[in-house]
Parts: sequence; structure tokens; C-alpha cells
Amino acid sequence: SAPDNKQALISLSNKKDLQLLGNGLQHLGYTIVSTGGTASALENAGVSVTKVEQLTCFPEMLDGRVKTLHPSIHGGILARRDQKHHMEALNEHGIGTFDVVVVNLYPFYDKVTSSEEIQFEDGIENIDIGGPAMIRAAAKNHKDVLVVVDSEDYPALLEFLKGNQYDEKFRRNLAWKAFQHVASYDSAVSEWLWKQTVGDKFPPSLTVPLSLKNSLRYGENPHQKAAFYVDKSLAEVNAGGIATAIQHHGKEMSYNNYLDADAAWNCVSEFKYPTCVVVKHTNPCGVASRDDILEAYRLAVKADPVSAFGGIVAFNIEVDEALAKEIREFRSPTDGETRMFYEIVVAPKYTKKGLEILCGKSKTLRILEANKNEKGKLSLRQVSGGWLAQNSDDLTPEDIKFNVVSEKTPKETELRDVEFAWLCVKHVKSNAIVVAKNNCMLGMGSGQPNRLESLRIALRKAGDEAKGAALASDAFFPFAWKDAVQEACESGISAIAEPGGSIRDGDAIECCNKYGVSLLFTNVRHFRH
Ligand code: 93A
Repeated sequence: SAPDNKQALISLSNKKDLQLLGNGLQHLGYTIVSTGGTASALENAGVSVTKVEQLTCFPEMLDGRVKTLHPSIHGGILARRDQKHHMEALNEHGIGTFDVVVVNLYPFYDKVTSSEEIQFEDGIENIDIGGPAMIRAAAKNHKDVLVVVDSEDYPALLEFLKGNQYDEKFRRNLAWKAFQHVASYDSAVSEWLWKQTVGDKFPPSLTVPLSLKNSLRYGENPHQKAAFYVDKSLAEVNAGGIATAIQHHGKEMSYNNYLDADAAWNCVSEFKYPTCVVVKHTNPCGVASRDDILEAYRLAVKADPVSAFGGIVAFNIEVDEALAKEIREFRSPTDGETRMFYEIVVAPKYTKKGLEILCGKSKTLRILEANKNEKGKLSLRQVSGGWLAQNSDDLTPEDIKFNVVSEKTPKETELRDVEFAWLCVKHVKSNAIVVAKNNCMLGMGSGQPNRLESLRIALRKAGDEAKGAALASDAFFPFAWKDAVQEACESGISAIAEPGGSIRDGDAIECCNKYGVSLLFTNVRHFRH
């Protein structure tokens, strides 16, 4: 245990597990020095404390703005134990050293993002100054001072102190974590201040508080190293989507798994009715909405069973026993024999029984429980040497006016098909074409460098079912005659939705009129490059 003069400094806004920490340190013979609220909480927990004021011989002042900013505190943290003159200086002023510093900061982020609008002054008062100063000082002097900013590290700290062995790696890791903590804190402050000056307008201040979640086995390919970072700000409000999903079962998530699961979850989350989305290589290849989710699942797989094999299946409602059984047993529609195989199942919830059955499907099947996706997120993409930032594409069919520009007006059912196709096409890589009917995607063409080719792929997949179905295109048709619009009309499509805005819009309208097809302009484009 520690010699008599060992001291620990504790100053915490979040007092989680404080008793465990205080008792543990006291038990190991540490003298505990603490700030006002923390000292009271420790005393209530039966731990004896020395108040900071007793060391500084100075009261807390300026409404607490100056509590620990004093040489008696910072001298005790920063002094180099291996420098004789440092230790002499401490002796001369009667300052003792600190061996352990445990601090977490004013809850700035929670305050400024809480649902109640806070006053500017209130935000300012929640900027912690003394806390980061102690954390940074201790992290700088980690050779002799252990710095802890996360209550999850208390057990490891106490265990380490019991062992009494010098471990450079452990100390450096704590120091790294400490600087990460302060950096993300400061980035939250700077983002908030930026918003106070530009409002919610673009561009935002780009200091996203990312924290390393874990290393991945490899990237898109085995020869690429990879890691996964989460946006701490979203994780804290439980809106991290796939990044903060709980994995109940299965093999470790890979880089490509995260991309695909994200695409599937983003797509399925947009639908209001019970919906199943099957994704392959970030593209939805099957989508169906039904009151009966079992039927929705079967239809989504049937849309393209070859692509669905080895894909990601996502639901926007709870997976119960019946649905889990269906997922386990369903045979590939291609041969009616092979059981379907998937990489991942994603859903907002599972019943106990449902989860049990899915776990039994295969050892490797990854089962994810994802939480909500925040709207209005910033979407970032990297290019060589920089980043592109944009608002996420949050428009849904309800935000869009489907203007009929053809002579034929679509029937109510056709209009619903158009809206369904439109919601699907938003999630398909450009050039994107979706054919849909009766709340079910029948075919899609994605990622082709020309629209006609995407259209042909979508129509081929839909086959005979294209007759009477709706077709959506993520951007306008540059040509109509002897091109995409005419081919769509000839295949028996009954309604087409596209943004409009081409210099040949007139040709598209004329062509649809000739074939008696409804044409609707949305004035909204959904590129996905
Ligand atoms: O207002 S401060 O920036 N000035 C300081 O000198 C100071 N020292 C510690 N905030 C300061 N702290 C913060 O007080 C700590 O970071 C911690 O979050 C909080 C603990 O206060 P209490 O123990 O009174 O609850």
C-alpha cells in the first residue's frame, strides 16, 4: 500500500461510482483532497477528505470560477520528482505532491444540447476551466501522476495501485485518454460558440468529437488496415444509429459490414409501415412494406433472391418468434431448397424468443439492435487532401410535391406506388432507377454511369411484373425518345416519377402522352454518388 504522504486529488461533476473510488483510495492509504461538491459527496459516503481550501489557504472565489487554480494544487501535480530543484521548491512552499488526479468536467455538452433552450450566459458558466487545467497538468506529468477521466477506469486504477509496479504503458494510455477527453470537450465548446455566431446556418464548425471505438480486422480488402470511430456527441444522446448498435450475436463486424448495415438501417428507418429491406453492397436490392411483416420479408427477398443471398436484412419493427423462424427457415426462391444465408440482421428490437431463434440460425450471423438515426446530421466524405461536408438528405415523399405533367393522371394506387418507388430510389446509388408496385420493390438498377443502363437492369429484374408498376429515377432523363423514357413506356410501366429540369422535359412529356403513361415531376433530386 501507499506510503503516508501519498495524495489523490478528486474533482468530479459526474459522481458515478465515487464511493467505490473514494473507499478504494482511502483503503490504500491515500489522503484525498477534493473540491466543494465532491468533498461533501465523499464525506456522505464515509470517506474522509481534505478540502482544497485547506491546502490553498484560499477560499473558492468568483462563484466557483476559481477553485483549484492555485500553485498549491498545480505545483503538486506538475513538479518533476526527478528534479531536485523542483522538489526543493515544493518543500520551500510547503506543497505536497499528487500521485493520482481524478477529474471529470462540467456537463457542458448535456447542457447545450438539452431540450430546454439554455441562456447564453448559462452556457458560458458551464465552460470548465479549472478541470481541464488539472487534467492537462496531470497528463503532462503522467510519468509520476496517474490521471483518470472515466469512471469505467476506477477498478483498473485501484487494481494498478495495489500492484505498486511501474507501468509506463498504463500511464501513457491514461494520459492519451485524458487529452482526448479535453479535446472533445473543447470541440463541443467551440462548436457551440460557432453556432452562437452563425446560427444553424452552414457551414458548421468542423471539430467532430470522434472517439476510437475499435480496430477492425481489415478494411474494404484484407491488405488495408482499418478502425472504427464513433461520433461521441451522437452516442451520448443515444442517436448513433449503426455506430452505437448493440451486437447480440455473431462474428465480429467488418468494415464492409458497417457500411452495408448502415445503408440498410438508414433505408428501413424511413418507412412508416412494417418494412423489410435487403441490402447488398450498400444498395437496397429488395424492399417491401406489409402489415404482415413475414410477407414483407418474403417479398423483399423474392425481389432479387440471388443478390439477397449473403446480404443484410433490416426491419423497422421488433423481430419476434414468428419472424425469426421465418428468417431461419426461408428457402431461396431460386431453387426452393437452399436456406437463405445472411451476413447481418438489423432491427430496433428483438423479443427474447426471437433473438434465441436467430442466434440458432448460424454461429456467424451478426444480430444488431440499432437505435434511432438523428435527422439533420452532418454527412462527411473524404477526398484526397480534404473533406466534403453536407447536410444529410432528409427529404421524404411527404416533403415533396409530385406534380403531374402528363395528360394521364395517376390513380390513387399508382400514386402510392410512385411514392414508395421514390423512397426506395433515394437509397440507391446513382444512376438509380427503381420499379415498384403495391408497396414492394420489383427491380432496381444502380451505379451505372448512364441512366439507360440502370433502367434496363431495373426493368429486366422486374420482368413481366413491370407492367402497371411505377418507376422512379433519382435524376432527370437527359433523353426520352429512343431512350430511357420510351423504353420504360414500352415495358408497360404505368407511372414515372423524376425530378424534371432537363432541356428535353418536353420530349419526356410527349413520349408519356403517346403511351398513356403518367409522368410526375418532383423538383427534388436524390443523387447518391
Ligand atoms: O469553475 S472552474 O473552471 N474553476 C476551477 O478552479 C475548478 N476546479 C475544479 N471549475 C473547476 N473545477 C470543476 O468543478 C471540475 O472539473 C469538476 O467538474 C467540478 C467539481 O466541482 P464540485 O466538486 O464542487 O462538485
